[in-house]
Amino acid sequence: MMFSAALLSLLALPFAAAQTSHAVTVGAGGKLVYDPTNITAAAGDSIVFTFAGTHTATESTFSNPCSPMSNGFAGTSSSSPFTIQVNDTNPIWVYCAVPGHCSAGMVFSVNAPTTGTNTYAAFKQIAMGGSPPSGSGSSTSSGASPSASSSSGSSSTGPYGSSGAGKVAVSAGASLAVGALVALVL
Ligand SMILES: [Cu+2]
Repeated sequence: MMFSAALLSLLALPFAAAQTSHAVTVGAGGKLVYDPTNITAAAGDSIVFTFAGTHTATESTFSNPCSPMSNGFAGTSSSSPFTIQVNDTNPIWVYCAVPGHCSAGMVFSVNAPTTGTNTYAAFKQIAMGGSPPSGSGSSTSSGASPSASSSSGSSSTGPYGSSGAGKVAVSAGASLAVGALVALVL
């Protein structure tokens, strides 16, 4: 009896895991909002973004709310409805990449902690230009943002010690440039 019950629940697991579909309306009512703004989802759930206007659902990171995460998802109005699968219960951070929308607070999260520093409210605050709760100012962190420093082609950092520069490395581009410099020196 107990054995068969356990077996049953085991068999049911893969099916149960995929069952919850969370609907999110992007730009509901013509406003710069996701509705709802933050949801709790289980592993195996799906999230369906339906776009009510020209917006995106672009994955980002907590510390850089308005920059795309490398290898993150990006749904747009033209791909509506756009569905993502939730693979685990780690937070997922999302913003609208239409210029001006993220800084107006158009952000969304899945499984954001409800306490501590990395809440949805804190995420939104950073998106709107506030300071991260425990942030150290100048770090560009996580290599997630491909935006800045793409125009570093003709650098004039040559005369300054390249070993020192290597330790500063703020972006993939800069690291590559330093690497090339080192290669030249060798
Ligand atoms: Cu938008």
